[in-house]
Amino acid sequence: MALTRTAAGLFRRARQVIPGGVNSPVRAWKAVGGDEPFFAARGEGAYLVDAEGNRYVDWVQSWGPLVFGHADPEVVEAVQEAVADGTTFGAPTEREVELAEEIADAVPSVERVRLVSSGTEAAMSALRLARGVTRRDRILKFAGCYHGHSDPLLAEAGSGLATLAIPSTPGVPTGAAGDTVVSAFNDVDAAAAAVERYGEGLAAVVVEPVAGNMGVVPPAPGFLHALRALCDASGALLVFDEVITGFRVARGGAQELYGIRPDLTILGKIAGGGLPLAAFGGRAEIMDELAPAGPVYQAGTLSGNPLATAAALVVLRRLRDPAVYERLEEAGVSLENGLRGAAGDEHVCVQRVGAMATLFFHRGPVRSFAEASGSDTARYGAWFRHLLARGVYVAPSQFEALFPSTAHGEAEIETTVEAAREFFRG
Ligand code: KE4
Repeated sequence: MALTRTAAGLFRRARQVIPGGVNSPVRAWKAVGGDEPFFAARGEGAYLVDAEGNRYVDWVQSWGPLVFGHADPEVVEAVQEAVADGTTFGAPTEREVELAEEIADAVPSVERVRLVSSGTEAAMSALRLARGVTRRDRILKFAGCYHGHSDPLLAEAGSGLATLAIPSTPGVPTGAAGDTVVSAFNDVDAAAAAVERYGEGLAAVVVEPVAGNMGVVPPAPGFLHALRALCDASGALLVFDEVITGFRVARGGAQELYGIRPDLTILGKIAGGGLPLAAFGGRAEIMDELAPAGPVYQAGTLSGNPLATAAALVVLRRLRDPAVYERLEEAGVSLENGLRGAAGDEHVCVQRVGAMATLFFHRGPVRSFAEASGSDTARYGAWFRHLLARGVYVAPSQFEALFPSTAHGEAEIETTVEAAREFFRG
């Protein structure tokens, strides 16, 4: 094979023209000490095939959008049909209305929806809307939760539990992060203290209702209800970032699973059917403050793209079948039990909600980013490389998740568990 077709050759070429050789940092595998990542060539259900022809059981599934696996035939057909009519119009289309109706039907708190092109754009826009509606500036977020890379949300905790944030990356102006307060996930007292201290000016509390970006960390009993109560008391809006959990942990997302109604919901990944489409939605009285209905500006050339709405509609309509979630839960349980059994006496913990799970190299339980940060990330990296060598691709970072799809069956789970068992027996 020509060198330029190997991962090493492709990565070398890529770094000549793309920063770090990738278009999203986690793909470079730096967190697992990989010297170079594979380059994907195609997907087939539960499997990913790289440019060298190696085939892997794929638990990353493009970080969550592919609830029916790669190249689902119905999705492929829907996109092929749509593209024959054109790729983008910059004008309203019926499918955007149908998709908004489908999302409003599925997600309990959503009456109106705005479609955008990425989770980052959805989160950024939802928070601008919250600030516009409340005429307040402050945002409370939680350490370890990720809501895309817009300036106000690339903020990390300063010292102490509930302090004004500092930029987490160069390029974010101090002022942009300065209205963001960061508290500890699952810590009700810290959240209450933050609201007590900053409540007057608090526009929104934004949270991943089940954290997926510090590894899978479920909400502690009562945590989400406490956030709902704190928002009701302070006048801040409760914003659920369901980019991962939406349509994954239940058709109505975590808000259906835990019985909480946020004021705004951010959606992406599955909601976009595996194409560049995300959304945010909420009650009409809030959403109708958005231009052109209201004064809060938000826009997008490719918003509601006709190829993405075609894929999304096929996926979301199939998710009306409860049997899909029974299948996802079965796969999740089987994977969780298999991995836990494979680990034997090693101090690891497997945390799962529905079809999202993480194996932490940590005694557990992992309830916050501080605890997640105590994981043995070097040993996670060794586990990643061991599985990869045996044809199993898990997240190239301890702080991500495994995403079973309906395409993952017992064969894929057994292959994965056997490879894991071999590692832990090592
Ligand atoms: P995007 O802008 O990447 O579409 O979505 C941002 C986002 C927002 N909210 C949550 C809860 C998310 O998980 C994400 C994106 N997730 C990451 C990985 N967990 C995407 C992978 C990547 O950054 O390459």
